[in-house]
Amino acid sequence: MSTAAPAPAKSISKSQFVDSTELLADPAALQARAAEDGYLFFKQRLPKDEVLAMRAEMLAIVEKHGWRQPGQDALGGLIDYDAINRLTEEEMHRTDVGVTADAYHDVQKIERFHRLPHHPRLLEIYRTLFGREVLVHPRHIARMVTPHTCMVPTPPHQDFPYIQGSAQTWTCWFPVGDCPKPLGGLMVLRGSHTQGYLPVQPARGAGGFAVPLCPSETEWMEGEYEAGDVLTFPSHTVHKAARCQFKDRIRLSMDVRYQPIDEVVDNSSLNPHCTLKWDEIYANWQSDDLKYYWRKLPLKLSAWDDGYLKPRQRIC
Ligand SMILES: O=C(O)CCC(=O)C(=O)O
Ligand SMILES: [Fe+2]
Repeated sequence: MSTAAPAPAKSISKSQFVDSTELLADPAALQARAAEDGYLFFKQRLPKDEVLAMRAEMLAIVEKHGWRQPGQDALGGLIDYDAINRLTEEEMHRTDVGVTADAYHDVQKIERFHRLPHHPRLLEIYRTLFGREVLVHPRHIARMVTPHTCMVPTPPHQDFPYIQGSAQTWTCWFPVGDCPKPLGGLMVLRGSHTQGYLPVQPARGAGGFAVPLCPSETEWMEGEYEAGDVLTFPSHTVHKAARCQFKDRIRLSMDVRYQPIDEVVDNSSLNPHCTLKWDEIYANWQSDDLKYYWRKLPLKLSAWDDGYLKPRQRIC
């Protein structure tokens, strides 16, 4: 007599990211894994010291604004809960990144913040993946997830409606410092990119919209990130942030976008992710080589479509 147990009901499963570093030597295999999983993870892709130098600069800004606990070294991410919570929700919501507009502008002015995304170790990923020259979008985002009571984890979403242009635009997300799971790192829904654009509904958290999930969509991938690790995925992959479980720590990360240079790009991807102008961002830079670099490139612009962020029902 068969003793086979009935199939268990599908439950949320969380698996560890698979490290794709060795596939960088085999473009076809890398492309096949990207097509299958809808994400790639690379352990220790960026030099740790460069990521930590970025962290020190971001934390110095947090300290300047009075939200950092005293008595830590330059890399300590302990936050003064009461100080950050003296900010109003309105002050916080102007940026959507976890700090006020003033502090975010300070971060956007950091030269290293705009140089790190051009690191040869990152460009190698996208040259291998695309088999073509790469456009680095100049619009980089810093996430400074503080324990302000208005902060909620980034809900499940695709980046495409926010970035548009080519669906072959890839997001590169990396923590600026170690990011163990309880600190609230980014997670991806494996294989979700194959569905193309998915409808959205208004939601709390970065972006303001979420993809409603279907009951079968349970295969979340996650990682115990260390400084230097990198996650990347195309703009139809559904992803979300895990909840930060600490009331006294900041989660620092960057998100950056790459695409084949001969694909279309929306003009918004060529503007800063804040109200500053490029000239204001560049004011104190030491080098000129990365100023307006995209203006020398033969880019093809696409038209923005508001329809992608119009709330619609999702049929599962
Ligand atoms: O860091 C986060 O919470 C959100 C990041 C994200 O959605 C992205 O990098 O596209
Ligand atoms: Fe995103």
